[in-house]
Amino acid sequence: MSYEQDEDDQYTPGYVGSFPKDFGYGPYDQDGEGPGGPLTGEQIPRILLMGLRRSGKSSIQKVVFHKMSPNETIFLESTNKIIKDDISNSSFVQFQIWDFPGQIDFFDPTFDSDMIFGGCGALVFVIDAQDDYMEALNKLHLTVTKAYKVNQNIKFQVFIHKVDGLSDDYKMEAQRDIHQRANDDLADSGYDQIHLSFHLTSIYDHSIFEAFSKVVQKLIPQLPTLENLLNIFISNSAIEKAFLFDVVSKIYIATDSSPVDMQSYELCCDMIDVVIDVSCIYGLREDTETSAFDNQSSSIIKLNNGTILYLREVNKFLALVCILREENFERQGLIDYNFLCFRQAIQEVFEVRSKIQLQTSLPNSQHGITEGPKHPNGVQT
Ligand SMILES: Nc1nc2c(ncn2[C@@H]2O[C@H](COP(=O)(O)OP(=O)(O)O)[C@@H](O)[C@H]2O)c(=O)[nH]1
Ligand SMILES: [Mg+2]
Repeated sequence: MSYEQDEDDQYTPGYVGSFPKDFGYGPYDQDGEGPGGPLTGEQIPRILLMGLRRSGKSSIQKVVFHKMSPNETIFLESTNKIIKDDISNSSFVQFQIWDFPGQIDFFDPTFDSDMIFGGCGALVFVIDAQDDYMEALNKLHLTVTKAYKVNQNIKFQVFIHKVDGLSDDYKMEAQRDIHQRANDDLADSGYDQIHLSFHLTSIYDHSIFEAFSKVVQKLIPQLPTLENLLNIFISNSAIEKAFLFDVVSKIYIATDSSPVDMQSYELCCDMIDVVIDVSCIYGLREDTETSAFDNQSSSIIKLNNGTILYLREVNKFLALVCILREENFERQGLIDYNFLCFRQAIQEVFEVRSKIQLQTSLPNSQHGITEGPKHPNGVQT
């Protein structure tokens, strides 16, 4: 892949984009062959990316998890085999993404649907909204029903993608129409129990990160606990909104229960970029192997509308970004104290999880973050 070589030329070894290497996700598995590859390959919950060819699957995966700039995706070659990508370096978000070629044929005898859908946590179906979507809807129906027969626990997510070129009116109309037709098709064939979630997405803005955040959140069994902790934290600290971010991918793994507006999310994403970039340029000592994001990382940005953005690191992979009114920041001591309690609680959540993982880590039973099918191949026809 040419872009990977370019990156090596541009940056000193040890960096991926503006991130230190140990900060990035694991290597991109280009072979895409053999079950698993990395040791836990078969057990880590899977997110499948499916859809017609050129709907934007590989672009989404590259932009969200490999820091590719959206413009570069124009040069992506078409995918001709399943590409498995391990996102398991991060302590919280552990999963594999499988990128499928568009022309995949479910009736091909070599297509092992038990294996593919069995261990799958979420299936993301990408529809190109700039194109005629009738064929995509047929494929969606086929895919979803096939997958559901194998594994009823799959969370189905439909990305109505490439909406950057569309007017707001058309976007809404397309979403309504796709939603209606997809659900009608399912109801007509007796599958009304299948639930599809819809997201309007584009790699040219933050919508793709937002949508992927929602996908990943559905795979985190601790989500209600995290939300609860965030609710307690913000209400006791006079904070308006708080996001718990996975720093590398900028997807948020939890937020408090007040509604998310896109602008706040974008602001928080931008803040993470600024903090990491400044820290990489000015914060790294040459002699030691320090990372650009450590337990001292914190930042305050005052906006000219009386709002403050406050970032604190939670652990190596997670950051908390809060939005609050300037006058409420006068009690920073209180906020900091509450934050320490919050961080402590998060650590305890992690400890419980790793204890459970240890207990169950017989050679073949290392589990990822989902409750997913308990059997590696998850055959339940
Ligand atoms: N306008 C627009 N183009 C996109 C978007 N996502 C992907 N593309 C383009 O769609 C084309 C096909 O993308 P690709 O990822 O190879 O599709 P795949 O076959 O589904 O993997 C590329 O030229 C991308 O640049 C998007 O959000 N908006
Ligand atoms: Mg592709």
